[in-house]
Amino acid sequence: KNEHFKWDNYLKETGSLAVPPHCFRQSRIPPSNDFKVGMKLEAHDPRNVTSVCIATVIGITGARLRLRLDGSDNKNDFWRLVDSSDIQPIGTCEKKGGMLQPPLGFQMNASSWPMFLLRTLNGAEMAPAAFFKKEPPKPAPNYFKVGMKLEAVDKKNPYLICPATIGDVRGDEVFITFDGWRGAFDYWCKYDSRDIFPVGWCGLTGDALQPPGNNVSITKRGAKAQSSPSKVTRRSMQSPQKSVPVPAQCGRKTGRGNPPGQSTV
Ligand code: MLY
Repeated sequence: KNEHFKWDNYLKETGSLAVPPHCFRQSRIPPSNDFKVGMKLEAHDPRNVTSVCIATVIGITGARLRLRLDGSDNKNDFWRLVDSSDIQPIGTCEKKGGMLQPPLGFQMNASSWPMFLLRTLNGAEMAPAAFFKKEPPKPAPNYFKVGMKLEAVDKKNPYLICPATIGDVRGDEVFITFDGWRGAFDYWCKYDSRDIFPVGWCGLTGDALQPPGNNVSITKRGAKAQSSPSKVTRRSMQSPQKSVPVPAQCGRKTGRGNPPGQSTV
């Protein structure tokens, strides 16, 4: 799907640099993903991080797992790297003297949790401890620089990893902007976030890197514009430092799609 997007060409076209790999809290070589769909593990509830719950692997994508908390609905799936400290083998919580908790939004009566837990673990395929990899150390300090490129999870569509640019840096936070999308998906995160990756990450994990958006902006559609050919710039090809005009025909649709704040998932 992604055969047209090449980081090498894109960095040249945009006159930009990739964030150096040592800036990220990611292992230099992505960890191998040995998990299988259906395996169970313990995970911190993303909506209630102090509680540890049972989760099932619903999907595998690159070095990440698509997880669903047992007893929860199918609307709150989340994605974690196999070397995330948010996941651990079944039994870890008990070993540490903790108690497994029902997920936020447990679909049954709270009183049925102990029996539900027994049933969900009975005969379950538990992910072996060796599949869980150690979380890489946090690099210090924040080395990110404005204008540098990276690959980042789209938090509104967390199964997607997309080309992005550092839009701002403040203390231990960085502003992630998505190339070719008009700001609606941008977010601030810590520089050691597990949701941001060096250029080339998806290529190594086998994950599908999304191509940059095609938010072609068309200048004024006024009375005059009818007769003169409309000027088109491909915003995804602009870097903060230098803007490179690119021929219009590479746009897959004309402008007006996805204005800020409006997304059609
Ligand atoms: N269906 C959604 C997908 C948007 C994805 C944006 N990411 C890649 C930054 C939409 O078109 O709004």
